[in-house]
Formats: sequence, structure tokens, C-alpha cells
Amino acid sequence: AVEAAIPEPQRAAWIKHTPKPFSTPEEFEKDAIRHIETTLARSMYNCDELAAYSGTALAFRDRLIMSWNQTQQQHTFADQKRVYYLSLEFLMGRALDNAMLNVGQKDVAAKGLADLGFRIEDIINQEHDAALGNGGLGRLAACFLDSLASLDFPAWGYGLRYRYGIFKQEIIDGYQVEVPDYWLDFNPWEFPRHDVAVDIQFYGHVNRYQNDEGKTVSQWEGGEIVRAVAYDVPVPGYGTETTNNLRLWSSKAASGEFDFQKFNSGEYESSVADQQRAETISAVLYPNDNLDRGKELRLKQQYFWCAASLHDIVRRFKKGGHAWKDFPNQVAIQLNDTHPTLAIPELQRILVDVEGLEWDEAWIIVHKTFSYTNHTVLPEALEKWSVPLMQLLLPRHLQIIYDINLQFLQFVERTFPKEREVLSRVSIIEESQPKMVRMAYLAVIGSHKVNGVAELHSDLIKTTIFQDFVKIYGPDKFTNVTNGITPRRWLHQANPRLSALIASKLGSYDFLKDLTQLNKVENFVQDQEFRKEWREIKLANKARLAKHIKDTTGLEVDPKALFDIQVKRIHEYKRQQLNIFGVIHRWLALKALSPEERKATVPRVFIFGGKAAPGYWMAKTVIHLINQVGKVINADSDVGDLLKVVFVEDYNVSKAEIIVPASDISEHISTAGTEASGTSNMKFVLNGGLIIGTCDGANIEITREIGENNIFLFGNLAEDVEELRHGHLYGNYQLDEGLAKVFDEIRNGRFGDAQAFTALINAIVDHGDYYLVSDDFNSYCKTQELIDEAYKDQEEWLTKSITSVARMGFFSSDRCIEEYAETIWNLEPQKPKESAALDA
Ligand code: T68
Repeated sequence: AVEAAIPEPQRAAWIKHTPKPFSTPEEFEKDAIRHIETTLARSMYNCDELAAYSGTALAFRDRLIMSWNQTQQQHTFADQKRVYYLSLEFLMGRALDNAMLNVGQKDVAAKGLADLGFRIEDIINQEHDAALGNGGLGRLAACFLDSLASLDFPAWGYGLRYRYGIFKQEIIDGYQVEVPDYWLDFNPWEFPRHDVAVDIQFYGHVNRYQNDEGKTVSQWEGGEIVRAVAYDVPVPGYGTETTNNLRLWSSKAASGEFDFQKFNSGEYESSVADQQRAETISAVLYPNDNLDRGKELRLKQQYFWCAASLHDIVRRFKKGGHAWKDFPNQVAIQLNDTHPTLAIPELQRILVDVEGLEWDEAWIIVHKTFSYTNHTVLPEALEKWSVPLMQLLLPRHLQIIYDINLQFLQFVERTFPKEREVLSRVSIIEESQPKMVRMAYLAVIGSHKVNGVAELHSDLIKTTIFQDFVKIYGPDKFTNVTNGITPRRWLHQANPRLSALIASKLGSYDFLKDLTQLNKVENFVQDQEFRKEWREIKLANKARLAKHIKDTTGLEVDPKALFDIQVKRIHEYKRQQLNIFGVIHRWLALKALSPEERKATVPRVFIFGGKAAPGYWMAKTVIHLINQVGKVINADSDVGDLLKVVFVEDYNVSKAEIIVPASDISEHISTAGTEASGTSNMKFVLNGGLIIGTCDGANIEITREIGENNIFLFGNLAEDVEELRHGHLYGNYQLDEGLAKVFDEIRNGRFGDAQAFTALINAIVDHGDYYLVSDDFNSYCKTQELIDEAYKDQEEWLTKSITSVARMGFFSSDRCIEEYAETIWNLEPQKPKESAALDA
């Protein structure tokens, strides 16, 4: 009906000239060359790899735009429920390879680029990672967007367009040095929408007055305004026409605020400074993972992004002409951690102050709309904002939060009249000096569902941080959705040969859309040809990583050695220190062996990677120790190739794509009960690596799926952690003997200045060993010995590798998104029509 409004000759012209998918390499070349010549103003005489990348990206972008426009039109016409995923982080990585694969035209591009004298891998490598995230939480959001589009769900992501993503890490003399990541020089994947701009208010005061109907109303007035401008990023689904939208907000000075008087009166500098202050809001991603630092600018970022996103969502809802009570039938909003919790009081404010709804009516809508995902139980990571800061920056929101709290506490009092102490425990306001707003409580109270990200974690939140809330609301409000990863990037893109081998046996690439089909791989576990290829692929992936290590560090490692990898953010709870202490222990043991005995040992390469938050000294010390240990061990001719230690600089998504397929063993060794889920554990196993891990997070469910013979578990259980910690502080603390010897070596200056590492040792010896490094050390080392033995039986190892991959189907983010859609969002997919333009 809408299409018919366009007169026939116009329609015919549009349809005829609409860009079509490339069907031949020539068609791709034509477009790429046109972009290189006319968009970039280059020619065949100065087309380097970067220009070739740009031309290729622009050619593919043209195709994405077509399906993107079509998807958005179709979703608008259909006017059905959408989900909005609010996340301060989207760790997308590179887009070109993903776009080529999802559109299904990588082969065409590879051939076309070869005709122009380029190798497609080199061209893909030109792209700068979109690194708008810290770690697991941000990467999860990126996997979710991929699955949402691939499953045809009407979904938008909302985030911030940081000018600087996570810093680039350089290792200089063994220390981490942070370098700004200015990534926007050339970004063909974003579309500025200067017409989509929202003015966001800060500071000011609240005015209460009687309106014409005699009702008392609140009005937030004064303060300053900053403008949010939308930048849209297309998110293509795999094997579907659906292309969803990721909308990122950028801050700039609002026109009314830019002081032209100053400008004219010669105060040019200060007028520019005002503008820059506005732009600061979206300037930089905070580089802390699992730590809350309570900075004012961070709160500004959060409100700026929540307010802009909600304004946009409400505007879109209103265009549909529905009644307000239908809002939760049209809109689901998922809060990725507590970072977007201000969206709750913001929607309440819009409904009550701006749209004139009654409080209770508005609150029902709010509560049905939101749901919240918790990603941590670590106390230092739970967000709190000081009441005075919120009073200053968001005076009306603070009032609303107090009103929400009042209603909630009255409800609790009615329900549990005899338990007065529960009131202060569950109050959104912590009665500290200064008072603090507990964002997780606000998120729980304002949402209809709260989920953890792995079974153990979802159980833990119910017995620890949200225990009282389970009593108040009943257990059904709290649920589990175990994390997942997208098999498109983490199998097909990172490991194309393994993906092709699997496809050759299963008869198609359908497993990339339904990962449970991997179970059929188990039928080939005894197929000798298949096994041989599997082994060769792993070796080739290790050789690729070895080359990367050689190119970046100069160190030679033997791809035939056992590759033992731990790559993730550096954090005490993730226990990279346990790993490196274990390496020292192994080194000492090796040196004590006779040359004959040494010959019987399995050569190992320990590979570390990960960033430390710039202000996190202990984490930085761990990086320093790893590098110092590497320096000593790698130069020790006693052990030679039997033991090497590598630190891969600047671990990020595109490095992960090289590292993950190259593991024999990867380490997921957090203190039990501290890692909510972990997702790299899933990536490694999906690529045929085995893991050593604690009974923590998703390791437990991985074990359930692949079988306990296929995983190396060790260490204390979550249920025993509290008692052990208590024992450290009040009992007679016994340091593990093996670990004591390791500490002696460090203290003797074996790895350089011993002073540099005292804090690390003291945390264990003097300060209660909060992360149970000593308690788990023996079990860890013993398990590493088991791994050495197991690796000697290469046939059995291979069987474990293949069997594990076959059983990983559960961990697709597609499964995960379908669970969210069904149990939390009540959301249906919108299958794309053939072509909105062509079928009329
Ligand atoms: C991670 N959290 C969990 N947080 O640690 C991990 N935090 O177990 C889980 O698998 C993953 O989330 C996905 O659920 C984070 O990555 C952060 O990065 C972060 C960032 C800012 C503030 C707090």
C-alpha cells in the first residue's frame, strides 16, 4: 500500500538502478575502482593496501545500505515489538570480513582483489578495530547484535560513539604503556545522521507548580544543554537480508549554547573551549572492567546516552499512534549491566512530567518495559553514585529515584511488617557518608526480569547481592540466560579451514545458523582422513600465531610445542598471577631434571595477553612479572625450546581471531564464584582447544556439555571460598610449599628488581590471599602435569578435541538470544520480504 503511493515511472527507475548484489568479480571491481577513483580521489598509480581496503569497504557498504534501508522500512511498516539493547560498550572488532561473509560474497571479493593485485587477507588487515569496549561485556553485546540480525529480530543497539576506544597497549621494557586509540580517521561503517539530534539537559533545578487542572507538576528547568547526534552503524545478519541498526550518540555543543557574543568579542579561545567541553562527554571510553570509580564525567556519559536513546525510542513509538499502555507491547529495553539504569527514572520522568501520565500508570509501563542483565557479584564493581553528585547533575531524577524508593519500601514494609532491618538493606539509598544511590537495586526494582549470565552466577546473585529481593519478589523475577558467542565470527571467520572441514562432512554450512548440528561431527571422530585434516588445521593455526609472535616480538616458538594460552583483561580475580607462578614452578622443576629426563618432557609455550586498567597497579605488576619471567626463561639454554613465555601486546578482537584457533590449552582459572561466565572459554573449545579451568562461570556448563573427561578442572569450589578466606584471616595461614619456593626465586632477584613484585607476594602472604592463589596452587600444578601426560597421547588428545567441538552447540549466541526473546522480551522475528521494492 505504501509502495503504491509512488508513481509507476519513478518506481521503475528506482528499481532498475538500485544497486544489486555483485554476481561476478568484475562487478565488484567496477564498484571498488569507482570508489577508489571518485570517493577517495586515488588512481591505479597510488592505490596502496589502505586505499584498496577503503574501496572494498565502500563497495560492500553500498550493498549493506540497501538491505539496511529495506529492513528498517519493513520494520516500520510492520509496526511490531522491537528490542532495544542499551550497552555502554560494543566491542565490534573489524567489520569488512564480517560484511563479506554475511552478505555471502567473500569469494567474489577475493577474486576481484586478486585481479587488482591484492591478497584479501592483507586488505582485511588494513582495518582498524572498532574497540568500543573493555572485555567480555562489550564483546557479548557485539555477539548479540550479530545473532539478533541473523535471527531476523527487530532490534536496535544504542551506545556511545567514543572518539577514543580502549587504549592501545604497548609493552616497553616489560611495562604496559597506554596509547590513545583514535580510530575515526576513516570509518566507512558509520553514517552521521545530523538530522537526528537530541538536546540533553544537565544541572538546573526542579520547579513545582499547579497546572491548569490544579494538579501539582514538576518541571526540570535551567542548567546546560548538550546535543546528542546520532551515528548509525549497519549490522548485517548472516544468510539473511535483515540488517539491523546500531545507533551511537556523539556529543557536541547545542547551537543555542554556543556563545556567539564571546566569539565576536574576541574571546575566541574560551568559546571554543565551551564547545570542546560538550564534546568531552563522548570523547573516551572508561578503561575499567569490573571496577566502579564514580567519576562525574562517567555519570554524564550515562545520562547523555540514556536520555538520547529514550527520546529516540519514545519518538518512534509515538509515530505508531498507539496508546501509552501499549508501550511495553511495542518496546522491550534490555539493560546491559547497571550502566544504563538511569533510563528507568528517565522514562518515568518522560511519562509523568512530559506526557502527563499518573505516577502509578507510568510505573507499570516502565516496569514492564525494562529488564536487566547482571554481569558481576564483585563488590568493587557494583555501581553506586553519590547523592550530592546526582542532586547537582540530575535533580529531577534524584527526586524520582527517592519516590520510587519510597513506594518500594512501603511495599516491603507491608509485606514484611516484622522485619524492619530489611528496609535499610534493600533501600536504593545507602545511608553512608555521603549517601549513595545503589544502581543495581534501582535496576532490579525497575525491571520485570533480572538475569545472570551463567547458571552458577545466576544462582549466586540470588543468594548474595539480591537475596532480599528474591524474598520480596519471589524467585521468578530472577532467571538465567547462559552467555553465548557468534559462530560466524568465532568459528567461520577466525578458523575458515576448520569451518570448511566441518561443512565438507555435514554437507553444508547450515551449522553456522544452527550450531547444535555440530553434534553430527561426532560421527567422524574415527574417520582417519578427517582426523588428519583436523590435526593439520590446528598446526597451521599455531604456525600462523607463531608467525605473528615472531613478527611482533622477534621470539621464535615451535608450533609443535603445546600452546597454553591465557588472554583476557588482567585482573586479580582472573588470576594471571597463578599462571605465571605456575610457569616459574615448572621452570624450576625442569632445571632440576637431568638432560635425559628433560628429553621426555612436553615442550610448552605459555602465551599471555590482555590489558590492565591504567590505574590498577597490581594488574600492571602482573604484566611486568610475566615479561620479566619471559626474558629470563626464554634466554635459558638449559630449557631451550622446552619452555617459552610470550606476552602478546595489545590483545583485542582481531588478535583474538588469530590467537583463539591456535590453542592446545587455554586457561580460565578465576577464583571459584568470581567470573560470572567467561566467553573466551567457549571460543577456545569451539576451535578445538581443551581448557584448564576452575569450577566457575560457564566452565561448569561447558563441562556438562562436553563431558568431564574432556576438560581439566582443578581448585576449590565456590561454596568453600568464604570459609577459606575466613581461615586466612583468623586461622593459621599456611603458604603452599611449592609457591613458597617460587616466591624465594622472585625475592632473590631472579627476575630483576625483587622490590617491584613485593606487593604481588604480600597480597598472598600478608594480606589474606583473597583470591586463594595459594590454596589452589598445588591442585593447579598437578593438573598441569596431567595435561603434559595427556598431550603425549596425541591420538587421544585429538579425539577429545573433536568430541568437544561436536558438543559445543549450546554455546551459540543464537540460542542465547532466542531465550531472551522468548522468556524476557516476548519478541517475534520479522522475516525479510524478498524485496520491498520489487514485490509490489
Ligand atoms: C564480564 N564483565 C564478566 N565487565 O566479567 C564475564 N565492568 O564473566 C562475562 O562473561 C562477561 O561480562 C559477559 O557477560 C565485564 O566484561 C566490564 O567490562 C565492565 C566494564 C565497565 C564497568 C564494569
